[in-house]
Amino acid sequence: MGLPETDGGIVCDALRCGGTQGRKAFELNNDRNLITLMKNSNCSVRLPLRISLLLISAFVLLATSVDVAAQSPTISVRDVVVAEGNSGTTQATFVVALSAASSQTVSCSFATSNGTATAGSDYTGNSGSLSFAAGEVEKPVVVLVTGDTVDEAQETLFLDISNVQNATIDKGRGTGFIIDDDGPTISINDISITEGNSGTKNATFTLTLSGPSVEAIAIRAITAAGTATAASDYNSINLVVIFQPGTVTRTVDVAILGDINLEQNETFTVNLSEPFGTTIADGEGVGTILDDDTLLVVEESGPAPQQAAAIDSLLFTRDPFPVKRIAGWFNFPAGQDTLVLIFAQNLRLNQGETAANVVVNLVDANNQNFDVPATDVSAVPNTDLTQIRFRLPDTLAPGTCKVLIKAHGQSSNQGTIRIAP
Ligand SMILES: [Ca+2]
Ligand SMILES: [Ca+2]
Ligand SMILES: [Ca+2]
Ligand SMILES: [Ca+2]
Repeated sequence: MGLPETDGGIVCDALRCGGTQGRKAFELNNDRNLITLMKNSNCSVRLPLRISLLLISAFVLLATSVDVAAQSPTISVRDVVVAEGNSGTTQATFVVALSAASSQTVSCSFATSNGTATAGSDYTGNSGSLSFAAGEVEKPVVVLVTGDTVDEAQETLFLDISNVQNATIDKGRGTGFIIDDDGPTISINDISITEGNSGTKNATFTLTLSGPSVEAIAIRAITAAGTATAASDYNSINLVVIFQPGTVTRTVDVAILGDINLEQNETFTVNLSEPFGTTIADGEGVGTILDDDTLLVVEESGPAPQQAAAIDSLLFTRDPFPVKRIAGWFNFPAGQDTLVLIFAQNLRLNQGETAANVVVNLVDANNQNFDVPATDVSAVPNTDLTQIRFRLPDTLAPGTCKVLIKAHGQSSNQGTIRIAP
């Protein structure tokens, strides 16, 4: 059984001593012929010294059960939390508990009393007596809470015990918390905001209660990405909004990041969760970021109206551009016609986009219409310009050719370039 010996005695383990780790369990007596079995101050057993350690261990187990029986347990009433409900009754179950099983019958009386809740309207008063049979450690006491749909503050009632027999009172009062579930409903609105070109501006959402509340209300507001992306189009929020009693509106701000990039209008949401003292009627606020950037073909003065700033990207010559490259310089096969650069404002490729997502639309002097995917779209360093490279179609007619850019679901203004005969 392995009982260790220390300090002239034998120290029992927690189990065998009924929970007192390290307490001395045995002691050699002065006459060396007896040992004393130490259980507690009013329980000791003297034994002849010459009994085996195994027998001592058996006595430990026996004495432990004797000891538990001799101990007086403590008795406590646990607190309970219950949601009120809207009709009928809800059970609030208090538990009256002993600290340990007893071999004696433990009994007590119990009775409810009002805290801020009122017997007869908020709950049904209850009283009576409890009897713990030997070995029993818990007894429930059910109090019926009356449901209603009236907005109220949280309320309390008590369960007290008295006339306790064969136990000592550790916690003689339990508190029942009736959580009101009838607060006003809450909604968040949808808003639109123009993006801006730099820095941030606030998109302000309004949270509205259906009516004033008698108690403080709390709710969590968290942004979620839609077509708009956190950190590039807006800054995320995750916060708790508090309504003091009587307050019916609160606002939350989401910072919108300005840019000069042409985009579709984009959306994100502010979602409500974890309501306290309220229920959610409309928990999704949609924020629409209205793009305010216009895709522009850069124009310059030239011999043709609205002449686009354009150069031959290989030869750096201005228009008019030959469709076929100059014979004798290069011997290009078909489909390798002149590459032209035009310039645009407010255009950056989005993540995942390639140059081919940008299309150059050409309408030539014969009204032939071409959509030509760009072969390169890149920012011009140290400017807000973007250069767009594309190849002239084989059959492009000589004369004035209208050019515009299609990107991000939008079209630019129309410029012109001239095509050489
Ligand atoms: Ca209710
Ligand atoms: Ca209520
Ligand atoms: Ca902008
Ligand atoms: Ca933009």
